[in-house]
Order: sequence, then structure tokens, then C-alpha cells
Amino acid sequence: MSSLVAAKAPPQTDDPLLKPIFEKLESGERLSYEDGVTMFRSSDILSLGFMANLVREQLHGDITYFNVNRHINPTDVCVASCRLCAFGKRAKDPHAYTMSLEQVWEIAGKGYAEAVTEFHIVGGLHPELTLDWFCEMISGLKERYPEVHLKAFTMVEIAYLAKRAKISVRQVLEQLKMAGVDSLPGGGAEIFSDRVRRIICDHKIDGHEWLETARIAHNMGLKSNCTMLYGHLETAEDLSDHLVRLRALQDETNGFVTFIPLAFHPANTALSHLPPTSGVNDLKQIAISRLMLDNISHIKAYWIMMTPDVAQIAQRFGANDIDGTVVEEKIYHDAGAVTAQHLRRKDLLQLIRAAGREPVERDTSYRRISRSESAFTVLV
Ligand code: V47
Repeated sequence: MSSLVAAKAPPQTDDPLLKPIFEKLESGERLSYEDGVTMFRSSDILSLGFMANLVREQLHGDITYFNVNRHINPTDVCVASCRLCAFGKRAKDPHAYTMSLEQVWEIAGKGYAEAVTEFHIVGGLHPELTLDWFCEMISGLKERYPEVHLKAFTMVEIAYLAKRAKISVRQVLEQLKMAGVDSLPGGGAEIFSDRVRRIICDHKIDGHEWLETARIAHNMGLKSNCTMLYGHLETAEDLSDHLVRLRALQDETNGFVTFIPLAFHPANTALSHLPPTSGVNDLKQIAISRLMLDNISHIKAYWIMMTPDVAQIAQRFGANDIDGTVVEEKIYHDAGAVTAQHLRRKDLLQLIRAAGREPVERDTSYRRISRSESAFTVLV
């Protein structure tokens, strides 16, 4: 790795343990697992932010990316019962829902206005919906909205579909790709530590399987995002280990586009006794992920999860993306998030500019979208 921070003055760090890390960045040396642990243990948030911002500006200058997207969650029925989750419901729960194919296609078009460039589609592990049903859902979306990128199904959903259909992960991905899936979102990675996974999401695939599913997708030419859930029972060692394992797979496949650190929201979950995340922790996670993930181009501060205000500050702590309009969010709002479910395009522009950054609308592959601001009417 070439030096990303040469010719900048070192930070006046409060934490002497961060000095050798800064020197490594200056000389272009990759940070180690131990460096990650040191940073996660440090409370010198300003020095971490200073270093991450140097890297961020070296990679992306002043640009902050956003997109005009819509989330679609076709069902919240889920066999997994993860303690971390407030979204998934048992099939017999009177509050559970499953959309019909027509409902999915209809909801996708609400507020479409020629502006949405991405549908982000994830849902529960439904015990009855078949791979054929999902393929029909995807091909129906592609037929109706051919210009829209379909970022659909987490590694966890893919592995579950393979298990149910008794076929390989590769075969599932082949069928979904043929139906029109363009890439995969980053959810379900949580934290790879077996110890923590056993407590927070014991019915999900383990970290090794999550990475293996991503490896197969990447090797088939399907790009994906990746995530890490923090703010629950994890240690500094678990966090650093998670980032190092993502980085190692990225060295191999170069298939990850964006990393999104996700703060655990405890309300309405089986872990509701845990305190919610803090702004300081959110910024620290953004900064350390920017520093550790030297081979993943984009770090997203997901405004739904960390609030628009913190996501804005995060643009000076290592993040270069803020997600998009979203339109309707369920996973975090079921877990007590008090953020809006939707930001208009003009709100995103304003928010990014107020952070002193240059907003750039992108598609899912980070190609620039140019359009006049007056082209937008009511919703977006
Ligand atoms: O997989 C679930 C997490 C993820 C809770 O790829 C929870 O661009 C906090 O993956 N508190 C879904 N987190 C969100 C996600 C995502 C979001 C934005 C962009 C992208 C992308 C991906 O949220 C789940 C899980 O890791 N989650 N329940 C909860 N109570």
C-alpha cells in the first residue's frame, strides 16, 4: 500500500499508543490486527478522526456520495429468532406480514418518479417462500423498472435459500443473477466472533459461512457490500478480527464495494437491557474502519442508523458516503430508531454541503449521476 498520509503533520495525540499507528500510515504500512485492537481501546477520538480523515481525503477529496434508493422488505417472517433483531417475526405472529408479488412490484413504483436508481431488497428467512418465488419477484421488478439496480438478498438469505432448495449457494446465485439481481447488500455479517454470534444470532450462518457465501458471489462477478454490527457484547478483539477477516477476503476477490458499520439498536429486542450506542462510538467505528480497511474504497455512514447529524460529522471522520433517500425503513425502526424513514434528495444535498463536503449523486456502482436539481418534484 502506498503512503496515504505523507507530508501531513502528525496529530497532537493524547494517546501515545496511536503514534506508531500514525507512523505506519505515513510510511504506507498496513495496520495489523493488534493496531486495530489498540485503536478500539483508545478513547482519543480526535486523533482517530484526524488520521481517518487524511485517508478519506486522499481517496475521495471532498466528495460525499449519496444515492436515490428505496428499501423494500417483502416479508418480516423469519425462522431465525435472533436476539439482536426486532424486525423478524414468527409466521403465526398476528403482526407478521408477507407481501404478494403484486404488492412488491407496486410498492417499488411508489414515488418512483424516474429518479430511483437502486432497490435495496432484504427480508426475513421465510420458511415457505421458494427460490422460484424470489426469482419471479426479481424478474418482475426488472421488467417493470429496467433501469433500476437490484441490490438484493444478504449472504444469510442466500445460504438459507440454498439449504431449503437443497442446492448449492452457487446455483442459488446463478438463478437469482439470471432473474436480474445486480449485486448483494452487506447485511447479516453482524460480528464474526463465534462467542458473540452464539448469543446474538445463534440461528444464523456463522462468520466462516458468511465469508464463504460472499467469496462465491464475488467469484461469479456479483459485487456486494459488507457490514459489522457493533455496540452489543463485542470486545475490541472481536471488532478488529472482523475487519481483518473482511480485508483478507477483499485482498482475494476485490468484490466488496462499500463497508457499513451498523450500530446495534436494542429497543424491542431480546437484548433491550443493553444501552444504545453513543455518538462517540459511532464516529470511532467509522474512523477505525477507514483506517483498517485499506482495500475497500467506500465507508458509509448510514444516516438512518446513526442519525443525520452524526452521519454528517462522520463525513469528517473517515466516511465518504451517507446512503440515500431510503423511503421506507423497517429493520431499524422496529428496533426503536427515531430517525425519519425518508430524506429527500434536497435534504441530503443540504446535509452534505453543511459538512463542507461536495455532494455527488451516484448509482450503486459509484458512477456519477448528473441531473438538474429542478428535475425533482414531490418525493425525491
Ligand atoms: O443485517 C438487525 C442489522 C442489518 C438490528 O448494503 C440491526 O448498502 C441494529 O445491512 N439494531 C440490515 N442493527 C441493514 C443493512 C444495511 C443497511 C444499509 C445499507 C446496507 C448496504 C446494508 O441491520 C442486519 C443486521 O446486521 N440489524 N437488527 C438492530 N436491532
